Amino acid sequence: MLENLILYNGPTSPFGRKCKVAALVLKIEHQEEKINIYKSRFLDEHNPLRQIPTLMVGNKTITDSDNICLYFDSISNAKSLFPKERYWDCMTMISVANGIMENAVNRFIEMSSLPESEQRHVAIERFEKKILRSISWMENKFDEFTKKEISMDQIAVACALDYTSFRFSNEWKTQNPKLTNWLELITENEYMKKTLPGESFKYE
Ligand SMILES: N[C@@H](CCC(=O)N[C@@H](CS)C(=O)NCC(=O)O)C(=O)O
Repeated sequence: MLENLILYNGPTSPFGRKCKVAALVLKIEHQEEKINIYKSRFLDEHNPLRQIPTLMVGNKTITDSDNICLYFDSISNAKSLFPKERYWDCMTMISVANGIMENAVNRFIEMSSLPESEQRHVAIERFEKKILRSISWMENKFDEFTKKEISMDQIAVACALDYTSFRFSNEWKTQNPKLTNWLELITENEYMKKTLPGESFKYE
């Protein structure tokens, strides 16, 4: 018998979006709970880092978006999102997309939770440089990962780019025409439309 899956997610988390998109593409039945992570003490028992996304599989916990996506892939009857013939390139692209998300989340927290005089401008600059350098690296590898069939690296890149535009800026588009056109097409899919960010909770 299939176990009950609960995906603890947030309204704007790019990591959570990645998992939700993977679940939709792989047709994984699950219950999604959008929680305020800053007020969700109940989660500490399952995930001591208290982060979203966190997946409950019956009584078992799976933490980290990459593990959750791999788990969904392992139980799905659909074609794997991790192509065997370019597995490590795919995993590396996912890691770089995760890095964009991390830097964009940290930048947003720094800028939204502190008065301007207390913000660390050097840190913000570093976050921004890493994001922009990673996007241009992806533009250079465009033909290697944008295959016709949807794959996990494409999902991660789409979530990372959309989150960059949402929280930072969409100026990256002027320097990266291939990714810009591709993102426009991929965001037309239901799995992207259904997972657009909602209203965020205040960082506390
Ligand atoms: N490596 C983790 C990162 C998850 C993450 O950073 N989640 C953020 C939301 S976008 C979070 O839960 N932040 C709350 C906190 O860390 O206190 C993953 O891939 O799932």
